[in-house]
Amino acid sequence: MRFDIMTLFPDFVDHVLGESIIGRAQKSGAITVCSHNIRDYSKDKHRRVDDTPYGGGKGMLMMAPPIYDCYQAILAGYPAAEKRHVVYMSPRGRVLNQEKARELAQYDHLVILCGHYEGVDARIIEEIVDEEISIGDFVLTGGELPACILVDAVARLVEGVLADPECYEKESFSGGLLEYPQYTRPVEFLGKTVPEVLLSGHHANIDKWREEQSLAVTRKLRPELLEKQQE
Ligand code: 4GX
Repeated sequence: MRFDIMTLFPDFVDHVLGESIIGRAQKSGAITVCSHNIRDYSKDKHRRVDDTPYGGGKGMLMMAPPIYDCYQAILAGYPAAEKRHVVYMSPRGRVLNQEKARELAQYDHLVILCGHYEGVDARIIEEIVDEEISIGDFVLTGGELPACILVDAVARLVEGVLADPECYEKESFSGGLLEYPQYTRPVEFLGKTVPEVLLSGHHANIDKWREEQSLAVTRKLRPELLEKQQE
């Protein structure tokens, strides 16, 4: 799967996605992540990419032409038949969840636009964006962190990215419940010992205990997830 990220801060994105599991997945070729500096497509001699909004108002907007030219450069060389989706990271969008991540993982090619300032010229959204996605109901200074979060959530669902594909099935949200508590060595820590059942080697009992714990943890921390499950 391929990810192209249009941004004013390509080094930031490359750095975040160059580490750990996503970095390794790029090296192994399971995914390709390419960031593009929108400023490289400015026709202005000062390389400007923003301007004041028509009609007045606070702040600056990202201009449409450099973003459009950046997008066209990304598309050059890709077949029109490819399963492609263009996302704008924005607090106006639907909030990202595991179901949306699974849906996006079905595309061959995700193109992600990161906005800054007060956002982008509305015509660029009309012209190239398929979907606006938010990572939560709060406002950040730019779309780069949201884009990295989206790539991380989607990429880990792509075949060959996680060492053990069973990992993503059993984790929180995949079954609509939170994960049960887990323990590793030492068996005693600050006077607290690992629950007896986990040391028993009795797998049926362990599975039963974990199911009960998942339910109890979800009821305590995120009761709204249980209501959602019943819908
Ligand atoms: N989930 N930001 C976008 C620019 C902007 C401002 C106003 C549209 C309207 C965000 C989020 C987020 C900061 C990215 C503002 N775009 N992105 N940027 N929450 O806060 O995705």
